[in-house]
Amino acid sequence: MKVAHIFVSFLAFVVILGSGCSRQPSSLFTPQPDSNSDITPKKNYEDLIVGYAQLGAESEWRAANTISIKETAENLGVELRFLDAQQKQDNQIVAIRKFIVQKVDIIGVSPIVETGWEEVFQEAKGAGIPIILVDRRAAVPEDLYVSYLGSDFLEEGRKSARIMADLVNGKANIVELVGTVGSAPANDRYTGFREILQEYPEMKIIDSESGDFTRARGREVMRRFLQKHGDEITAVYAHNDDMALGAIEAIEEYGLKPGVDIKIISVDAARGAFEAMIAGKLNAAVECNPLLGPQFFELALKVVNGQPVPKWVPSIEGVFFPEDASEILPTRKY
Ligand code: GYE
Repeated sequence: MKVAHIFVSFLAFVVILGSGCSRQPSSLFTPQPDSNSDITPKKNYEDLIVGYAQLGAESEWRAANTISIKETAENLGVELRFLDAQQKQDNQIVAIRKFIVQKVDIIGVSPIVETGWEEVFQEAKGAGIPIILVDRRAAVPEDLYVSYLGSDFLEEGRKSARIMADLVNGKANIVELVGTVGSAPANDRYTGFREILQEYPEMKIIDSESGDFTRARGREVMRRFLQKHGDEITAVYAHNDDMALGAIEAIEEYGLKPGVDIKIISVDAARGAFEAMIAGKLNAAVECNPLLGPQFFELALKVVNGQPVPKWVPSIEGVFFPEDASEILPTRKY
């Protein structure tokens, strides 16, 4: 596990250096190089007070993510102050301000959308409290957060398009179920998918609408797509499993066979997606790993102790298909 983390961190460094960007965090949050690694760290997990502004409980992914954060804190003995913002950015901002007043050591936040964070992050910086972005990025200058821990959403979009191209032999009328409007995963999964589609002129996105990453909204939007386009639709690209599961229900109601008449790909690869693949109703699941708790607290402790951390710690992710789903499902942790 340790070796894997070190490898991931090293990889992240290589990616950052290779990209040629100057990504040095500045001022207050500049992690102090470890001049002597034998020096005992100033704090242990038991001394850490962490404020965590979770964005909500919209999906199976989020449920697994929250459990991972809470369980890891408990196992490590970290004092965690956790808030579920119920899908509202304002609630996340209020939570961050509360953590600042409480003088926590460090704040973790999964920004519901990319924009609108600068002011409150500036306040945290002014109070000397570092911020780690977990799962979703925020569009802020790099000196306003210490590190981003999460997936490469652009690559997830690209992978989805490549797999879709194989499934439909380069020809399809696709409808897209977009995640929460303005969120990093929705923005990047949208863009990455289109990037690859340029190579396939006969794969067309005939409709695209947000289902807000929930099953209920996925079902509702898919019903509308079917009313509008009927059996012209040959494929669904869902930005997460929950929306795909909602779409599967709508397709069945409409009298078509999900996975057969209409090919479906979703991102996350949570338990529900595996069950749908086993039932032959989902054609592929692109993995997005929610189990970020261990990496988050490891990063948090390093930052609080002034050790250097990468600006981006990417998660390692795969792709799953129905043929292997029954064998793999029992090994899945979410
Ligand atoms: O894919 C979706 C969730 O931010 C990566 O948010 C996360 C996304 C995940 O609601 O299911």
